[in-house]
Amino acid sequence: ITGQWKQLGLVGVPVSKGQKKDGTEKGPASLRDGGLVERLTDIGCDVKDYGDADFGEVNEDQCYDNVKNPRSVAQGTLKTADMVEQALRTEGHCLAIGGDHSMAIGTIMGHARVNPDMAVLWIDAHADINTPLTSDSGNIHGMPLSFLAKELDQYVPHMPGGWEDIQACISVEQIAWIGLRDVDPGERKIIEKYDMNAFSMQEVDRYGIREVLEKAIKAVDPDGDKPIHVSFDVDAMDPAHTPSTGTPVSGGLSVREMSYIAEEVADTGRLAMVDVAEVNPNLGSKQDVDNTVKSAIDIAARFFGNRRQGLCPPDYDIPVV
Ligand code: NNH
Ligand code: MN
Ligand code: MN
Repeated sequence: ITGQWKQLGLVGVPVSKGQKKDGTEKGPASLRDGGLVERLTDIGCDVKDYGDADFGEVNEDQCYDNVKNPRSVAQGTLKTADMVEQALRTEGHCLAIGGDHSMAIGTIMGHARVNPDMAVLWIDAHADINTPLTSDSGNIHGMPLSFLAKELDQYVPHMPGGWEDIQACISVEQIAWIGLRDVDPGERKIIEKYDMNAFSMQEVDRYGIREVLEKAIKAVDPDGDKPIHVSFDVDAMDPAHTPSTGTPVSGGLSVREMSYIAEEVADTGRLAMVDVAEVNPNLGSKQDVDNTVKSAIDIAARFFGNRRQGLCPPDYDIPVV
């Protein structure tokens, strides 16, 4: 068994306050309406939909320094963490659909309660490790890893409104990026200072996706025995495939490269959880939105067992005439 026929919890994370463009709160609905559950069921997953985490309005959510909407994000994050924890404990595997990438503070927090030694593959054009003080935008979706990495605690201010209950739960060594091509100066400094495992599109061009993925997995899971958390920002892929996203960057991963990542990670047998972040159905034409939703669903299905070589259920018999 290579990742298919899995029991899978689905958690929607309708957050958009981690950045400034409305629409990512509709990401979970657009993926469900696009047939996500049917696709997963078709390849043999036993999907239990836990519904959406509640990101209900917080009034009076003043900036903390330059950080936008800190209370809204924190409160939804805590709910997300609880739902993910429950889904993982009950189903063993979880797919979280966002939502902007601030969703991953909650998904990784929840996952860490179950598998504190997880390996994190962060597949993104962006490094998302700005601290509130290195960030130019003040958007929390560019900061999730700075809140999650224990080593960075000294750089992250203690914010009000729920952040008291959000603690760093992984180490910088547990994180590897693939797909980077838009990294801010402070993020680059952090990557270098902590000698982190960052594979940009330059490495993809130099070594090819096969070697990059092998190096990335070896870096975060040297003995091949860790549960894997994939945090997939759809802007990792080229905007040709995922145009409806808030911060597209040209020169991204192809469908083939992304499919390869998903198939190989599924083949490890250790995939525990996947996030799909930054689908924004408000952006672009109807065609753009359809393409983005389709790409996201295709890749999610590949992570959970759909493969380009084809699938056949274990009880399939060739019909005899
Ligand atoms: N690095 C920028 C910031 O911190 C952009 C982040 N945008 C993302 N991240 N989509 O994946 O605001
Ligand atoms: Mn991201
Ligand atoms: Mn991104």
